[in-house]
Amino acid sequence: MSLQALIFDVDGTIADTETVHREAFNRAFRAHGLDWHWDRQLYAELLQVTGGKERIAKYLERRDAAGFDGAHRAPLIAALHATKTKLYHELLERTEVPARPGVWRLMNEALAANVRLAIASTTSVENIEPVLKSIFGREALHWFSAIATGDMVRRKKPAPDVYQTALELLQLDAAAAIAIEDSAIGVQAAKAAGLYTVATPNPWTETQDFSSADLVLSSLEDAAESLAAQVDARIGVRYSGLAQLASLHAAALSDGTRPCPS
Ligand code: XBP
Ligand code: MG
Repeated sequence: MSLQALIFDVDGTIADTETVHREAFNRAFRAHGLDWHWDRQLYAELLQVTGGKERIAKYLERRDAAGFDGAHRAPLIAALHATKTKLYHELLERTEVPARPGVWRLMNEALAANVRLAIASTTSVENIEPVLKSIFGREALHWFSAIATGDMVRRKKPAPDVYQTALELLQLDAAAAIAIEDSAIGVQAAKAAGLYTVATPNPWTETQDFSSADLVLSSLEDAAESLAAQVDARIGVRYSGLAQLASLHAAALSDGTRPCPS
């Protein structure tokens, strides 16, 4: 099998963690005595900026928040994000956050087939362990051969850096792996790194443009097992699991449709 690794994005791909992130941001604002509130619509817009600190900075720009400019801004953002991360972990401990349909099955198929698992996320490194433990249990921490996060790279998604770092940690060429993403920005990052990319949009991202993805599925649930259509209507592919992904990936390599890193 030419496929040697699956590289998963975290937030929105493995589980709908953005709902929990949003709640943590809003609680952090309240904890700091700020009357800021990110409703769903605003958060969906702010998700176009990856990285929580960068997202707060973008929000400050939009607000043109007088009084939070100059020397005050950076320490405020750092303090708000530190509080948010702490609150996010507390929420994860008491909130049921299930894996998205088919994610656990595909991960287990890969491990059984000696296809390694990796993570390429722009979330903070301190979030990875709590998220994996909350969703899959403690043993999941050992499933992943490589974990690349936003703090490890100079440029966050849509730049390819975090995927390139994951490939370096795996000691693999992009041709040997598949990326799995929930957002257009994440697909851009994976494609720029030269990866065959499967998009699984979610309610936060479903209106985004996924035309550059190699495969677009509503979830990783096996179409044979569910009534929902896990079908990429563009190419008429009905999803059925790892073996199929591996053959689609091999076909893309052989007919040269694999993208070159930009
Ligand atoms: C999603 C992100 C992160 C999270 C918030 O990462 O962009 O910023 O929204 O986490 P991905 P932080 O989809 O690449 O997993 O506040 O720790 O950044
Ligand atoms: Mg994501």
